[in-house]
Amino acid sequence: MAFNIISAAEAATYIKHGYNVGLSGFTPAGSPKAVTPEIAKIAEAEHAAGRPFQIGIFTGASTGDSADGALIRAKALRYRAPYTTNADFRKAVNNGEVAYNDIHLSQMAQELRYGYYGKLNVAIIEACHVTPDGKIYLTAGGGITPTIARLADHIIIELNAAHRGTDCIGLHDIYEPIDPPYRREIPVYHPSDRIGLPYLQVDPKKIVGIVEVNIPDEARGFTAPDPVTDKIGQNVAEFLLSDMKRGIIPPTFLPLQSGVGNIANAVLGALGSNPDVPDFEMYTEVLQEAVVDLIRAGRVKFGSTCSLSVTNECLQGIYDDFDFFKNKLIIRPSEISNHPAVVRRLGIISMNTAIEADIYGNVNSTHIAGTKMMNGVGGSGDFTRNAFISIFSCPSVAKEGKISAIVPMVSHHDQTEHDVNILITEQGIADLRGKSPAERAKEIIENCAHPDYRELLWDYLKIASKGHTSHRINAALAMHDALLKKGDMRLVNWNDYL
Ligand code: 0RQ
Repeated sequence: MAFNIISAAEAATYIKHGYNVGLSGFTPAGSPKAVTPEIAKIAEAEHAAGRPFQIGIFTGASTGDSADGALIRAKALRYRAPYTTNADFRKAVNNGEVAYNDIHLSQMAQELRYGYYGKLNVAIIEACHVTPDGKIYLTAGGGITPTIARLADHIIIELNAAHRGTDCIGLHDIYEPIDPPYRREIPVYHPSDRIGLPYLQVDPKKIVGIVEVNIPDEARGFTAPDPVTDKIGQNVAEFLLSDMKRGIIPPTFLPLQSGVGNIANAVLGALGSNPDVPDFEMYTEVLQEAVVDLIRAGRVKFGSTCSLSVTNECLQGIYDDFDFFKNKLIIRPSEISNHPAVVRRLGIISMNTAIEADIYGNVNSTHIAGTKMMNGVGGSGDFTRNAFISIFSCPSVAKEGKISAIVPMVSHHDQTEHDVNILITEQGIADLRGKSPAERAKEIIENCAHPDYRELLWDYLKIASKGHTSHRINAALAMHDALLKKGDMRLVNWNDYL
C-alpha cells in the first residue's frame, strides 16, 4: 500500500477538539516532534476564534518540548498521563490548568486497553522506516506505542531521517501482552532475551499519512557530577559491594535499574568507575548517557531499556557505532521494561531518586512541600515494589541547606516504608531491611540526615506520641511549615507544637 506523504500541518488537522491522542516514545526519545507543534497552532487559532480546542494525550513517559511544551503553552491540553518533565507543563499542572494523571508507567498501556480512558482516536508515531504492509520500525523509545497503534482509529507517522532509515534498525523488541483472563507470563528470563519482533505490525489502512522530517532528538543533557552526587555514587557502590561480600548479592551480580535525573546519572558513573564493582547488566526503563559510556568501556555488558534517553550527540554516536551497540542493547515497550513480574524474576536492584524521605523510610519522589508536582512517579514504583533490593538516593539537603531531604513525615507518599530497602545520601547509607520503625528512624537520622538536621529530628522524636510508628501528628509536617512560612526548615520550633 502506498501511503500519503503529508505535511505536519495537514497531519494535525486529523486531530479534533476532544480527541484522545497517543504519542510514541519514552522521555523525549522517540516522541513525535513535528505534528504536535502544528496541533498547538490549530488550538491557538481555534481559541482566537472563540472556539474550544483541547485534547487528552497519553504517552510512555515524558516527551520533548515540541510535544508537552508546545501543547501546554497553547492551552491545547485538557488531560495528560503519565510522567512529564516539562517546566511549562509543570507550571500549568500546579496552577490547576490541566488534569494530570501520574500513574505507574508499566500500567499506562494496559489501562488504555482496559478502557479506563475511553476511546483513543489518533496515534502519532515517530519511525525510522515503514513498509507498505504496515511494519513500523521505531526510533529511540518504546513506550506504549504497540498499544496506541492498535487501539487508535488513525495513525500518523513521523518518518524522522535523523534516525538513519534502515541503517540502525534492530534494537526494538516489540511485544504486547494478552489481557486477563488469558495473560501468560512474560517470557523474559534474562535482560538480553528477545521475545517479540523488531518492528510494530499495524493495519496499513489505519495510516492516514506519513510526515517526512529530519529533527534531532530533544533529550536534555545533565549537570556534571559534583562532590555531593559523587559521594552518593560512591556510597551506592560501597553498599552494593558490602552486600556482595555478605553473600546477599551473588558474585555474578544482578541487573540494575536506574531512574532519571542528574543523581541517577552520577550514580551510574560512580558505579562504573569503581573497579571493585563487577561488570554488570541493566534491565531498566531509561538508559542515560553515563551507561552508554560504560557499554563502550565494557563495564555494562548489556542494556535492556525502554528508551535511549541521551543527548542527540550521544544517540548519533550510538548510530555511528551501530555494529558495536546492536548486540548490547534492546529497547522494549514500557509495559515489558517495567513489568513487575519480570523485575521480581530477574532480581533487579532498583535505584531511584527521592525528593524527600521520612525517618521511617517512606519516600516522596514527586511533590515539593506536598502540593507542587515536580515530574511524576515514573517507573520508580514498578521497580521498587518488586526489586531484589530497592535503593533510593538523594542529597541530604536541597536549596543551600534550607530544606532537609530527611523529614519526620513525607509531605506526599510515593513509595512506602514496606517497599524501600535502602536509603542513601552523601552522608551515608541506611539499611532498612528487617528493621522496626524505631530502628529505621535511628538508622536514617544517624546515617542519612545532614548534621544540621540530626538533632532536630531526634528532638521531634522526643515530642512524638509513642506507638509502633511514633509521631506527633500536629508537628509531623512542621519542618515543611517552617519552610513555607520562614523559608528554612532549620527554623522549626518544636515548642510551638507542644
Ligand atoms: O532543583 O532544578 O531548581 O536545581 O529538585 O533535583 O538534585 O537535580 O535531582 O535531577 O535527579 O531529580 C526526584 C525530581 C530528582 C527526579 C527527581 C530540587 C533540587 C533541584 C532536581 P533545581 P536534583 P534530579 C524514572 C523513575 C521521579 C521518580 C523516579 C524524578 C530539583 O529523579 O523526577 O525516579 N524522579 N522515577 O534542588 C525542594 C526538596 C528537594 C527539592 C530536590 N526536598 N524540596 N526541592 N529538590 N529535593 C523516571 C521514569 O520513569 C522516566
